[in-house]
Amino acid sequence: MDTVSRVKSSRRRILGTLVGIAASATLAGCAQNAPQDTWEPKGPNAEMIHDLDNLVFPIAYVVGIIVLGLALYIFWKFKDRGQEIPVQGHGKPYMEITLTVVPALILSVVGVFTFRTIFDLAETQDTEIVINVTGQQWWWEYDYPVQPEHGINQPIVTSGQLVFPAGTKVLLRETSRDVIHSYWIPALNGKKDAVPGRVHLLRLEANEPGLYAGQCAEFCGLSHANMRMEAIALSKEDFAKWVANQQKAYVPPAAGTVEAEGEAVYIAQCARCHQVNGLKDAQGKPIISAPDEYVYSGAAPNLTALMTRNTFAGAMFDLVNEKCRADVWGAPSEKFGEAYLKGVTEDCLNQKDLRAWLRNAPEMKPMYAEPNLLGPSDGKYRGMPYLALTEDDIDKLVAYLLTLK
Ligand code: HEC
Ligand SMILES: [Cu+2]
Repeated sequence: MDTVSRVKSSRRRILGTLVGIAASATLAGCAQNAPQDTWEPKGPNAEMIHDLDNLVFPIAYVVGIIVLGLALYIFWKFKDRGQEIPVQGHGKPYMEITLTVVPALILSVVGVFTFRTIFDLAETQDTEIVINVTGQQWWWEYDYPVQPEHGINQPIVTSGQLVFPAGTKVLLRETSRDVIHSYWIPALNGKKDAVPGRVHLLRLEANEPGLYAGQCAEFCGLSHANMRMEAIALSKEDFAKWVANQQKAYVPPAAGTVEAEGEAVYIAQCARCHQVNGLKDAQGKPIISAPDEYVYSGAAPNLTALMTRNTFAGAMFDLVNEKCRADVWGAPSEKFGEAYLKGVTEDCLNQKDLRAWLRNAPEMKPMYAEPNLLGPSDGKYRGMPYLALTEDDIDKLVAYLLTLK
């Protein structure tokens, strides 16, 4: 190949690549099933951000196109064709003033609206319910402080799915037990970092009952990509039912059943990390878990009402099988609460993934299955370790876990 045609073909290849990149970027914007699309706000806080985008982006597009167009024109027009270097002057005052004043005006307009939105989003006096959100490697914990006006008479602790009333101004108080995470449900609001030792506030409100997906938005280590969450908005009546159910007293399985055997395995193998409220030992003493002795973040998900949520392990796996998942996810807004509150029944349970989790959790989700892997010898796990359970124990445990609802 001679030099000219080689240059031509490499140019063609570069052009082809550029066209390919542009086409895939454009087509990616056409996705139909995009639950984390920020351009489809489903609540007033996300709508505020969206309104601001609708103002700022068109202005930015126009400015961007003018600047880019002028730059390209100037590159072409003043390309070095061997002409003489132009006379060097001391600038043109009228041009300099215009080029300062016009952007300043544009930025002031954008600034006024941006500041107003920032202040509106920072408003916390009008919120109607408070939920604490704690990030840790690699799942989210939610705890509901006592709020008698919502029927919450004792703290509720759950994980993975944030359950809250629709049409209600929710205030999230975020923090973290280990590294920095970021809470982000794009349809309901922007992101807010969860930082150890600090409490950050985030408003959340959904117009309609439904399920709103999100994921941790701050790189937080090995399983960052598997640290998902779902916000479940229920009607006020359904939320009251959910709250009442979460506070139900613990019912121990009847003696002699496989569930009772499962409870014994649970106490032996799991209760050191996981809490089941109301669980008592053989002497009738309450069993209080102490995950801080084993887990780096000092916490493991509270399993008291495990079967009322339909995902587990940082919402990475479904706790329900595909059919039952479709019943809840596909339910119309007015039926959604009813479908969700059914919880996980035996015929709905995703046996495969739950059993695989108990068999070998670190194989299901990348975690530091051995202590001491991170250098400083703290002797603690990040995540849930491999526990070498027998299949027999797993059968019993699954039967027992099914009673936790
Ligand atoms: C050393 C502490 C530890 C022990 C022991 C332990 N787990 Fe876990 N478990 C964890 C941690 C930490 C997680 C969260 C992992 C994640 O999602 O990243 C977890 C997650 C889970 C989950 C998912 C819960 C949810 O809401 O997402 C289930 C179910 C579970 N464990 C069951 C068990 C059972 C049953 C046992 C006993 C056989 C057990 N675990 C023993 C630490 C432990
Ligand atoms: Cu995270």
